[in-house]
Amino acid sequence: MTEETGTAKTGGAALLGTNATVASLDRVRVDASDQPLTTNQGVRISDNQNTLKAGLRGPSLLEDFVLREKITHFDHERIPERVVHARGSAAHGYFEAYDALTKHTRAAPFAEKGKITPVFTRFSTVAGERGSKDTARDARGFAVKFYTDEGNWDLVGNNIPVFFIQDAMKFPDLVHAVKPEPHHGMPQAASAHDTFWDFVSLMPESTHMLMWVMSDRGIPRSYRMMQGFGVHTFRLVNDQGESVFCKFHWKPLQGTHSLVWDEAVKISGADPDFHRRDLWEAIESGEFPEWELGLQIFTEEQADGFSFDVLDSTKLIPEELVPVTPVGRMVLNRNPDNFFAETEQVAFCAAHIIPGIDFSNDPLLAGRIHSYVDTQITRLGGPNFHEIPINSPIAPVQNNQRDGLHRQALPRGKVAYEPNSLAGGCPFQTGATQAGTAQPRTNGFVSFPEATAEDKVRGKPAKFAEHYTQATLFFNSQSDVEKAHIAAAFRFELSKVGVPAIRERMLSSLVNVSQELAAEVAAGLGMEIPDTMPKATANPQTPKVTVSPALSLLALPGECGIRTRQIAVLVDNGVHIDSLLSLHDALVEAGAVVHFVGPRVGMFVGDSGAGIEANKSMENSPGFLFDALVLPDGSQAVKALAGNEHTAAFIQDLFKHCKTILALGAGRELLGMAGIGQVSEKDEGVLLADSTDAAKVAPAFIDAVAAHRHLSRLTGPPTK
Ligand code: HDD
Repeated sequence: MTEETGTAKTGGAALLGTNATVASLDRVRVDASDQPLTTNQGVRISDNQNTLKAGLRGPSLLEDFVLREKITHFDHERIPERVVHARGSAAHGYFEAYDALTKHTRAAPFAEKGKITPVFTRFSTVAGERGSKDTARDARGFAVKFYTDEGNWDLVGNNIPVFFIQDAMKFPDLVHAVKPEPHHGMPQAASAHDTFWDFVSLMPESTHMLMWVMSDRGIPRSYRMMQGFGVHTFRLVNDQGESVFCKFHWKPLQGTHSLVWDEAVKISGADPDFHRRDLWEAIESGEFPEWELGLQIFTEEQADGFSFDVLDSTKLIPEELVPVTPVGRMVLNRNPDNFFAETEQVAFCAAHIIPGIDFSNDPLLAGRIHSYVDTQITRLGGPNFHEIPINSPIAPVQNNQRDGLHRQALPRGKVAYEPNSLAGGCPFQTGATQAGTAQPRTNGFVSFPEATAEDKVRGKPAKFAEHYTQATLFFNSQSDVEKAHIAAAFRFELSKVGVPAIRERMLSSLVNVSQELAAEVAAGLGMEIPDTMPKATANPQTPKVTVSPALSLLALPGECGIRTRQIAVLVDNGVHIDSLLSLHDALVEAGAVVHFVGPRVGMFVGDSGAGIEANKSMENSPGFLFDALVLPDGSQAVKALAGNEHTAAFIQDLFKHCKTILALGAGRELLGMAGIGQVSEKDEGVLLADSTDAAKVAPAFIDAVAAHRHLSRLTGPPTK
């Protein structure tokens, strides 16, 4: 790190080892090794086991300040959870600019090629409470805090490029509708209930976002395997004060991958921390997740020509209209030291922008500019939350704001106002420069001087009234399997709705998206297709783009092969060890994480007399937690596994969730036992080999696992 700015100017590779720790955090990272236990006043504690009492069997004494301090602090350990996005996980890392982007923006992270900016990134679900499951069907938050040398910039986005509503006025209604119903507090972390579907079926503007949330985007495989989007149109402003519009896109190097619904439901029971664990373990093992930042840059004139309004957050800009230009990459390379101090206390804010970035007039964004600071005052207990180390910028902070709860700074001198002469006029404002003239970097933030001259009104522009074209664009851009998953998700969610009129209203809205989709969902609910919901616009503008392949998850398979993929290898006494070890080495070499899974954990004796240790058991780690499976050779082991109560379900879940299975030698008997004796020839995800060929089959197995899933296999095991 350079002394003056706290940001490193070296290449990203240099940071992989040292990581881009924020200077303010270094000050507070404490280590208790070799330290005595003390009170908060620094008094050493002699006995941390017993209350002070009048006699061994006597009453406890009020003067026991050691006990009282400990209990009092404990009583106040919890802070309010985030009103939305309460459940999440985060990591440190850095952003590296590919090139100077000064033509379009003076924003510090894009100032020069190779520039490194530290970041802290938090991923989250939206609806669930702090302790809720990770794999709920929901949008995911994707919030990045850039600690730039010109102040903190927060890009607070989601894994979906559009939003449910167009105007912040409706945000509390949306959130009240999706949260647990107020009379009985159910359901937790789920949109499949009356109030959510009541609301959205009455708000046709939510239809496009519903398509995304009901798609496999709503159940990602990993936080590391999601795209991220800034959602709103923002402005970039260069040092001449010239502005273009832009949308922000994060593209994961790991590819975009999702769970299937049955898997998501089962995982939520077996490992509610599935995504948290995945992110943590990948970073701990040195597999640092990486995203490329891309920008859609466009002018006001271009925007005027679109059939939709770029200020409407329920619309995206198809890449066919404005391509995504890669501008840099983000690498997350360090887990937080302390979940509460960092992940819980981090305060993102849509209003945190820096010179070179500005807002558009998106009315949803306007509400966000207010909401985030406001909510932190309750959540973090006052106006000084910017001083909490994870929130404090590396850029120097100087102003005349004073006091308030939990103030940390200790401003010296008697002046806390401006103008002043007693402090030489400091801290001084840096002055603004007029648009069209060069702005030196020392100049402060200048809002883009967009001209406005209209009546004050409550209302929406005409293009905001069209709600279905892009929902249709999304649906028509999906593969057949993705379409089937969308229909199944609507069917599931609406089947949980108790009021038939809500189901019918939602279906009548879906008719406007796609007859095919509406028919499929209606059939699944045992209903007729209802009349079409009337549209607000009789003659919407014809869209230029009607299919956009980039909207399918399959468009981004990733560049990481099987790195970090979790592969289960079943073991028991008598297992053919040599074949498993050679396969193990090939898989580890390819970056996979291999787990030997037994009927119990601990050592087993292989056919050669050598031992093999199971680090997981079928009981503590069911099959659906893994990405692929190896069934071992060794007749004694196969017989024992066949007799275990967990084995059939273990194999069936992997098969049902379209994952790759390799059976070595006698291991194929286990497939038969699980009802998978007959496999379609088209299914490239079930491989059979003799154990002597284990090393030879490894490349084919690796390719099959890298395909993530074999979605042609849409059903469970064929019934016997
Ligand atoms: Fe929001 C949190 C993303 C609309 C009000 N929001 C929050 C977080 C993310 C988003 C990722 C969690 C940040 C973290 O990890 O701490 N929100 C979005 C996106 C939106 C959006 C992508 C639409 C494009 N949000 C939105 C609106 C409002 C809010 C319209 C209010 C008018 N959001 C909040 C909040 C939260 C929040 C209440 C809760 C906790 C927090 O801010 O820090 O202020």
